[in-house]
Amino acid sequence: MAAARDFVAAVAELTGPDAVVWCDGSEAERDRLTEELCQAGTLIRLDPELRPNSFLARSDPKDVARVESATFICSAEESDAGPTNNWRDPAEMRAELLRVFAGSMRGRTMYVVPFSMGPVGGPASKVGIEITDSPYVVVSMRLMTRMGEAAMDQIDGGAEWVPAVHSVGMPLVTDGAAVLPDVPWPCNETKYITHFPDDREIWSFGSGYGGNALLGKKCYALRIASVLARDEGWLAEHMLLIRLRHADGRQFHVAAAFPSACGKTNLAMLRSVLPEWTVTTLGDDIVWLRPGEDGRLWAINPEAGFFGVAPGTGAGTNPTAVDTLTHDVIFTNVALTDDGDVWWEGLTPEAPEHLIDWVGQDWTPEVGAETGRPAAHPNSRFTVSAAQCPMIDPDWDAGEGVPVDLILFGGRRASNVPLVTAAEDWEHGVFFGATISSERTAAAEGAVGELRRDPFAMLPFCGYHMGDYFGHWLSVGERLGDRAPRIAAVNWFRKGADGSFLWPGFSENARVLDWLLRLVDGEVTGRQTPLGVAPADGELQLDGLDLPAADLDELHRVDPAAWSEEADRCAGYFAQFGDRLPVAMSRQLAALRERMS
Ligand code: OXD
Ligand code: MN
Repeated sequence: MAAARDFVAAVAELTGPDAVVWCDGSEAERDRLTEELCQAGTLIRLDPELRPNSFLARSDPKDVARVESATFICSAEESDAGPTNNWRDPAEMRAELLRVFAGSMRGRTMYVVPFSMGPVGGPASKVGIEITDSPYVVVSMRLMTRMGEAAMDQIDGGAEWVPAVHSVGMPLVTDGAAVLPDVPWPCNETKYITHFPDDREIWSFGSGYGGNALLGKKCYALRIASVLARDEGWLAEHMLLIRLRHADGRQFHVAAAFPSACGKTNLAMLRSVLPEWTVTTLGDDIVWLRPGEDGRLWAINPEAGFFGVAPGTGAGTNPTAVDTLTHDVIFTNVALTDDGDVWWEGLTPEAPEHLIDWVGQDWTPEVGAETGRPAAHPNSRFTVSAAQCPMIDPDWDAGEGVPVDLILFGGRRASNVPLVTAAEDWEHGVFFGATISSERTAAAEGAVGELRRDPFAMLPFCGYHMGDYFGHWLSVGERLGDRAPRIAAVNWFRKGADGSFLWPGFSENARVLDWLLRLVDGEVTGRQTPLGVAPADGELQLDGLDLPAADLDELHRVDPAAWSEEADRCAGYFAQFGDRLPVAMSRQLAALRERMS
């Protein structure tokens, strides 16, 4: 299609690279690029016996997470970005981008990366072209998306596509034509992660890290896709997706939204402690949900890989992830062992005696204890193809996706929020989603631990006004009617008075899913609480779990005074949405207050 080639030519003209390479997505291309990256010092090849075909990258220590402060929604009207997004006037932002991108690829190669979100040609799939001057991004996009010729064929065949332009923002030739040496992780102090929802375009400058740079993920599959979804009647969500098969043959699909780094990958790879349930993985971070012809809500995972947080991933917490990471992985900002393998906090109970840490310095457990410096950065990551996950569902690649039976919303809350509460109906469930709050983690900049509201776990990812987004959820529910999935809220992170977690989490979370799916199937009825429906006595299967009765009570305790305060905070939060807050949300809040009084 001429438009794609014209666009690429225009970006090349603006950014001035030495060469333009159209990526085909082949293994040969991957091998060539990883070799070049090793020579440039960006990648370190891990020991081929211990970790075949795998690499370690160390980022610039100032480029380690998504930068929400530099993330902009550039809709024509400020009010359409809403109070939870940073907005910039599109014309002003375009002028600024023209300034920073001018010559930004000088001395580098510009790669043209056609990609499909969702199986190529699938009914719910969408395509795009990422232009980037980072070969690390190219090899990562090859893992995270269906990248290469087949996606380009879709574009050439007339499919609508999203242009996504990325530059690390460190040209190797100055304005005065002096040639500069490269560095292993080029980036720029100035960063812009910008989205033009009216034109469906993405421009990202200055960072090479994760969601800032792999533009198919947060930028396209959530921020731009949420706008497409609003306009086309579907939902683009920050959710994992799993299938649970019961020994009696019944099967269910569960989509679950949690804020970043709250154990989504662990739940996506749940190994059930209850032997009657077998879980398989469909996705760990993003789903696209569409009402199907049968009136149910169908889900696909638009991604092709996992970009998971490494620390905390170990044989005890997520053995499947550990088994997924045995070969063909790109690790970023984890520690290097003396035998050329990787390590991070939580991979094994004891740290090796000596490591090279994520900034490339010697590290020993003693140094770690003295300085408090972890060996791996808290937001260090693995990038790996979903296909090599031993628990991957045979249908994970199916174009039409799977029908969803249950939607979960969860946050990381030390107090107040019970282990599990099912919503009364869709509207009540939308209220659950709208009121998620969570303690901040390392996936984004900011003070770790501080409580922040994160509606639908979409706070940093919704490409339009959050109040309209709540309204869109309500309208999808109206369309689904009684075929809509059940909605529930969960909290694995409630703590007791002594500060320790009350619920063991991880594979034990299967007990909560078991109860919810039996509720969906009408096998149990639960009991009414002021917050919704909780397990009645004896309904939660707790055999084999050493959980004191007092802890179980505490896990489900609803403190009316504390919830009245939650309601006040929620009212304060909702106020910012003004008249774009759907009436249904005010009605739900009023009903909550009433039940608490
Ligand atoms: C992620 C995130 O990287 O949510 O998935 O930050
Ligand atoms: Mn995420």
